[in-house]
Amino acid sequence: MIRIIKGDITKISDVDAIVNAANVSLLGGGGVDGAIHAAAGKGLLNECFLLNGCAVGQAKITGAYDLPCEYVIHTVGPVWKDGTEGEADLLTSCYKESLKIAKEKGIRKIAFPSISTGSYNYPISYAAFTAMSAVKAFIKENPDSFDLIEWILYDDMTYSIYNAEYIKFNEGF
Ligand code: AR6
Repeated sequence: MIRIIKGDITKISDVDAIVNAANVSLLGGGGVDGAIHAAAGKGLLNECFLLNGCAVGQAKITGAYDLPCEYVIHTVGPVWKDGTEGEADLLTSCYKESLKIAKEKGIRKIAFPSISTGSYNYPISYAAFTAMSAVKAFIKENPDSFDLIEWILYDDMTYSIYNAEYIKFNEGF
């Protein structure tokens, strides 16, 4: 099942893994990254120190410590410039690599935030379209690999834009 929910990803307890919109250091920051590190506690930062960062468009997995799920998958979204710098391919890669790692770990339920649309300035409607296209392509190539893929969206505007894209995509899922 694919769904869109308005909420705080650090409070989600019905998934095996949540995805973090991190930066290349993987050592925390603001936005959803800051919220995840604050809720997970020091153990998460200690494990992240061992990972040697992460390239844009790639993903790495850790435990979830004090969060109410089992794993955190950290991915680094692209900074939006003008759309001609490979942003869509990199954002697609964030979703694909996160789902690939999740599948390898046997994760069946996963929640994403809106990667890149905060500090990294990616226009929300473009990001929603790219996110859903990437998930749809992964499911097509890997049928039955997940029970639940959801987006947990923090603010009303992001939720309503994702919802509009979701309605357009719905019949295709
Ligand atoms: N739950 C769900 N979504 C959230 C939460 C939350 N608790 N808090 C914020 N968001 P951003 P980016 C939403 O800036 O654009 C960090 O400093 C937020 O409203 O967190 O990928 C990293 O360290 C927005 O819709 O991520 C990087 O340096 C979405 O999450 C940089 O920001 C993404 O906003 C990454 O920037």
